[in-house]
Amino acid sequence: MAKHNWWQGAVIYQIYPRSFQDTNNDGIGDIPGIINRLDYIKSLGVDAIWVSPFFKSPMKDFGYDISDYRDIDPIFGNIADFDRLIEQAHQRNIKIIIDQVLSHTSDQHAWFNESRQSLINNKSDWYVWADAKQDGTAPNNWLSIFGGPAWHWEPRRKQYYLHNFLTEQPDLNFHNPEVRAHVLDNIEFWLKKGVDGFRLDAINFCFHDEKLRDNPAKPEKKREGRGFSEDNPYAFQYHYYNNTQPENLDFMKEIRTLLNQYPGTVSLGEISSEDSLATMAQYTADEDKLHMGYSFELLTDDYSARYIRETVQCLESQMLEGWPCWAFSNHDVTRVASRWSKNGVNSEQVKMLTALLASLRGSVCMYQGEELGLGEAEVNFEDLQDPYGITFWPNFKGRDGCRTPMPWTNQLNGSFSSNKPWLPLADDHLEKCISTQELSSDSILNAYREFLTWRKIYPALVTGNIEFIDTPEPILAFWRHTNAQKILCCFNLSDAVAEFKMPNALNSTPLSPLTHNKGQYQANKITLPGFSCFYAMS
Ligand code: TEU
Ligand code: CA
Repeated sequence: MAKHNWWQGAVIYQIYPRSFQDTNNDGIGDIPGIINRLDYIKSLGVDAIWVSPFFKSPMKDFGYDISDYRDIDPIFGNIADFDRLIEQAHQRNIKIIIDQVLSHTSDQHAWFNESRQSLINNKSDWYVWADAKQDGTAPNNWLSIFGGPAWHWEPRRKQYYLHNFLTEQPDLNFHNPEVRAHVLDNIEFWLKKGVDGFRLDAINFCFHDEKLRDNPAKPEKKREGRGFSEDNPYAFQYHYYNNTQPENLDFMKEIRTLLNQYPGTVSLGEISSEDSLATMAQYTADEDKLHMGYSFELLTDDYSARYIRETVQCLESQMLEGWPCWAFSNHDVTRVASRWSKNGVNSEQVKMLTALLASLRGSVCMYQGEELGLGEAEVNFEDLQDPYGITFWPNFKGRDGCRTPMPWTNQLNGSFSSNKPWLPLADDHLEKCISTQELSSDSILNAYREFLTWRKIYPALVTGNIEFIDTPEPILAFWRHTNAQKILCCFNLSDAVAEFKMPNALNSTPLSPLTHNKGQYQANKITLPGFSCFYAMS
């Protein structure tokens, strides 16, 4: 088999640094905390870590508002800490992917500070500025994802600036080649430091429609999806014009050209658009744009076998050279252990989901705490930090419930910090803490390790093609195959026993990735206990 790139079929562990491990006891996780836990990360069997932003930031969007792209925020440490993180991770053969938030900066960034002063200055065209309509209102109907119009008035220029997210996150003007050059320079700064790749935040938001056309209205039946809230009119529009402009694709080529100078580095684009699978296929086509697209499609509430099958097939049929990257959880959505369960977190279901995710064709991102089966934490309004949740409470409670600190032990604050953590730890998270799960052979944590270790032995599961078998609910079944190897993967997505008949006899013994929740095979029939898996080689 041809040698594949390290990132193809890799398991990428996402770290939200604020909530991972605090070392100086200010209640906020930091880079030295990640370094202290590298042996734990290694023990999981993951290939890489993706660290959410740790750059200098006023933290209005907890690091996704950057005021200096080349420095570490003092809350998280300093450049020497980051250098040590790279060195220590690489020593353990763990790759490092960092977040790059390119589409917008913080309003405290020096570029914006200059740009907003006057109509004529060196950076006057670095952001998206526009005059008011005759009646003084915003230039058009574009809306911010986090609520309200996407335009904010700047009295000094007597103009509006564009922000797709918070008012404190002004949008850079990528139509300006100077902006692109400086952004690429910032990326190169980190390449020179030796990072292995980038997760490119909201990468389809870089270019806006220069004609500033109004976004079209969305029919009522289409107003749904992640973070949808009846009182957020963002869901009532298509957003063709404030993101996903055709020029974006050329910019992806500029990024790829830069990465090609640093062999082995990878780009993972976060692309969320109306038709994200088709857009992802475009963004990763022809081997001259992004390497991988991060799919949002399994961050949904729907988890029927049919939905998963159709989603993966749809992407497979469109994506050519590009490589998919799947995830069930991240720092923006309700944790999968709660989102896809009907009656509270079920350990067998969580184990099965880890196996399922890591058996799909593509790379996978697993979010910190997913290996413990953590559910979404309840966060009271008084403790809420996420501005998105504060605006839309209680219809949408924001993203804090998936951002609470890691429970390392069941001691004070889960041994995350000896000081009051920035978000409280949930009691049921302490029950699922790492030190407790380490001790039990059938814990979610140990099943996670067991599965990821087992998976590495089978190249078909890492880089093979995927071919679905037409099975009825609640069973999802597919083959993964390379020229040399063919593996059957079956999952029961329900809590009740289910069975299905294979069209042809399997002439091999079942494989055993997990000590528990296993299916059985007899006379062409596969019987799957609730939330179990079945693997076999053909
Ligand atoms: O998210 C981009 C994005 O597409 C958001 O719409 C996301 O879906 C939203 O947070 C709803 O859950 C990225 C980051 O992942 C997010 O944390 C940032 O807040 C956002 O960019 C702005 O930088
Ligand atoms: Ca700290």
